Amino acid sequence: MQDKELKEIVTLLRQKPQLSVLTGAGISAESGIPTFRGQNGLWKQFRAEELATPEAFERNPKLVWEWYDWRRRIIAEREPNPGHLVLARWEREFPGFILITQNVDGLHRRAGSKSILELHGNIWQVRCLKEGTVRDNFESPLTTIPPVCPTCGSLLRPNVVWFGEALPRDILEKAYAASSKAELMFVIGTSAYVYPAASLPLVAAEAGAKIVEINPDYTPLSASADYILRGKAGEVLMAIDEALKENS
Ligand code: BV8
Repeated sequence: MQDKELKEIVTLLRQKPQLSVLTGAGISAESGIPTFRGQNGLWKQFRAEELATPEAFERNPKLVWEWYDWRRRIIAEREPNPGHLVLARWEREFPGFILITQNVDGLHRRAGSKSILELHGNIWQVRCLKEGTVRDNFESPLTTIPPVCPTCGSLLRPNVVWFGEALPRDILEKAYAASSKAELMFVIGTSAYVYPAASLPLVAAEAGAKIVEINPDYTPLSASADYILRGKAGEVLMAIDEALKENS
């Protein structure tokens, strides 16, 4: 990250702007959690169509649950990294701060973030197919695959949003509202490939927000970003946070 960019971003942050952040799997990479489309990405071994769709679950709930159980076990052994921790601190320092995440791993919450919009649900929640009830379920590894509802015995599904499924309306509306009133939006660790999440930074930019992208790689969003910080989320966020604290 060049000094000039860092100075400009710190100056923007010092003005205590309406700050929103959109995160993707990349912010959890430094915690040791595989991303979806990276080198050893989660999708590499499997094809999304085989697993993260209602049809796949209908066809083979055991296979889909084995994939989620495997991911839950990886996440259960990992900790939030400095990137998650900086964002949890910024929530306390920036009035009106909103964290929008595509991640289902729950690491933002474990890092101390409270005001989180989980666009794609949460891998630590299960939903009864029959009753629709949502419960926390932290059992790892799962003792029964696929798990069943303790009250009615029906199949449980992960309480996440699969391809072809609508995002939770209230959460999506809040995410669009946060994006359209943001003065500054950080977009961290996402390939900007999945919609409607990927449209949020464009809504923010359209409404006049400055966009800061933090990602080692180029993405379809890069062309619309005002600042492109080519680096790892934890390292870049720590550098910005350090500079922010200097002679503050
Ligand atoms: C819907 C399940 C409509 C949970 C996931 C336009 C509008 C609306 C829909 C569509 C549209 N165009 C296409 C669609 C359909 C589809 C879609 O977007 N398809 C894609 C493939 C093109 N969208 C949907 O189906 C959505 N539903 O809109 O329905 C509707 C409306 C009404 C009624 C019915 C239906 C649902 C989308 C949610 C799908 N579910 N996952 C789970 O198992 O996790 S998406 C999946 O991808 C994950 O949830 C993840 O959150 C998401 C995005 O991935 P990323 O987080 O970006 O991760 P990725 O690996 O791709 O990238 C990581 C990045 O990090 C990389 O850039 C890498 O460089 C970077 N990185 C790596 N290391 C670091 C780093 N960055 C920083 N630091 C590091 N250290």
